[in-house]
Amino acid sequence: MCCTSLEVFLSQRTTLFQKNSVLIAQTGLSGPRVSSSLSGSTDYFLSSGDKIRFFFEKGVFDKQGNFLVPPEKSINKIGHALHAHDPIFRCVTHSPKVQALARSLGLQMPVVVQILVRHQPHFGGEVTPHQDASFLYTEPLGRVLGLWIALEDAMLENGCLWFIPGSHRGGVSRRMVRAPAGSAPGTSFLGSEPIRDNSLFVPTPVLRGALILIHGEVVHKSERNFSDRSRQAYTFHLMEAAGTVWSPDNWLQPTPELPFPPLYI
Ligand SMILES: O=C(O)CCC(=O)C(=O)O
Repeated sequence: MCCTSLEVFLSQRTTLFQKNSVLIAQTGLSGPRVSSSLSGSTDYFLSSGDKIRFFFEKGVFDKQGNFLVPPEKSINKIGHALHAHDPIFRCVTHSPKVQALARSLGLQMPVVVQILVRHQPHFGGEVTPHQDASFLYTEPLGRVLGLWIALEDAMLENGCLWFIPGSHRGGVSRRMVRAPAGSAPGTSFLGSEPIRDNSLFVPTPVLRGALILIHGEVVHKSERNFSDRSRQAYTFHLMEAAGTVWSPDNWLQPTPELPFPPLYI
């Protein structure tokens, strides 16, 4: 499913990635349509690590829980264990080309920590500036890598990604930590996301099928989709497990039933 220009990408990867913390290649993937299900609370989110759950845009339900928009346009994201329960996502994630990419980057024991389908329908909400390592924290840092695949063209008008080049070098400004079981709210932040000048962000429009490789600490965001075109993306995160401690405070935890699967299988 991944097209040949990924090889070109592989041959250029290391220097470029170290310089910019973001890389783009073509994969040839394009989008499955999504359908809807239930939504909910912090607990719904916190217990989603080993399930496929649906998270909705704000304002898509009336007070009785009926859809105010067509259900397929109501989704914000689907996660977080599509690799465990959906053969197509498992197959693409563990594909030889993804494995080759990870090997070429020198990853020895990469494991898949989460998979998401991100959906920005025409009224889709923004994803505010963040670093993935705030949510997927490791010691040492620098062990988490995001692979973001555009299932549809992602342009300025429909919510492409924006990055602050070089921002992966400044550490992590905040961490989301899980609260002790039973306490509310279920998560809190240590530290805070600084206000950043908008002019620092560089837009990264890409065509359907592009792969963007995202350093775990690079600051990125996507803006609200004001167009009439949706913007679906398939994204997953790898962690280099060799010599890495996955924070026990992270919201997402491997379980005996669903440990983080090795990429190289
Ligand atoms: O797809 C988006 O709009 C945001 C993606 C993102 O921030 C991420 O995958 O970390």
